[in-house]
Amino acid sequence: MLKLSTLALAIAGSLVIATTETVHALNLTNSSFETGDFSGWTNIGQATVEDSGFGVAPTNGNYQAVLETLSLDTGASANQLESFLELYKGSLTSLGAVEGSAIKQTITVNAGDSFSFDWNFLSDDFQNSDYNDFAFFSLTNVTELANTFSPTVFSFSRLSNQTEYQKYTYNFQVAGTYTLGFGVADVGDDTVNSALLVDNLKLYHIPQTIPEPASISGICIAIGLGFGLKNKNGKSNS
Ligand SMILES: [Ca+2]
Ligand SMILES: [Ca+2]
Ligand SMILES: [Ca+2]
Repeated sequence: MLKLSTLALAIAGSLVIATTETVHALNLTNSSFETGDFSGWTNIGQATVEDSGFGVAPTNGNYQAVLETLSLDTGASANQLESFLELYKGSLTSLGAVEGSAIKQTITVNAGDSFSFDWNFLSDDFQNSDYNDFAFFSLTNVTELANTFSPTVFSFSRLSNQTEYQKYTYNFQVAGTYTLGFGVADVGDDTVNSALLVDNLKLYHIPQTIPEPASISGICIAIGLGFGLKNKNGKSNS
C-alpha cells in the first residue's frame, strides 16, 4: 500500500517537472551586431562590423562581424589569441597559427541549450598547405570552421574567395559559463589576407516533451488508484 502511494507521488512529481519545463530567455548580447559595433563583445586584432557595402550581405539585419588576418601584422600573435580566448596553450599554435584576430563574449548556459550562428570564410590564399589560414570558433576547445582547402566561390569583397555563409549548430551537454570566441588565423606567415564573417547568433532551449493527454489521464488514474487504496486502507485500520 505504502509502495503504491509512493509510486503515485513519484509519477505526480515527474508530471510537474515535465509541464513546467519552458523555453527560457538566454543571455547573448548584440547577437546579430545590429548596433553597428562590438557592444557586448571584446575584440583583438583586426575586427570590424560592416554592412553589405563590404561586398557580402549579412544573413540577418544590416550588419555582420568581419575578422581579418590582413596582409600585414594584426598585432595579435597566436599566443595572445589563445590567452584572449582563454584556451589551453598550444590550441592555435599547434594548428600552425602565427597571428590573427578574434572576438569573444561570456555566456551562461544550461545543459541541453543549443547555439547557432552563420559564418563565411574568405581568403586570398587558395589551397596552400604551407599557408593554410583557417577560421574557427571556440568554447573550451577550438573548432575549425574552414581553411584554404574548403570549397569556395568568387567573392566581390576585398578578398577573392568565399565559402559563402553557412550555419553551424552546437548543443551544450554541460551547464556552465563559457567564453565564446570567433577567430581567424594566419598560418605559416603573417601575410595574405583571410577573413571570417559571423552573423545571426542564437542561443535557445528546446523544451522537453510534455506528456500526451492519454498518458496524463493514465497518470491521473494511477494517482487516483493510489489515494483510493490509501483511503480504503485507512478505513480498515480504524
Ligand atoms: Ca546582423
Ligand atoms: Ca596578417
Ligand atoms: Ca595568410
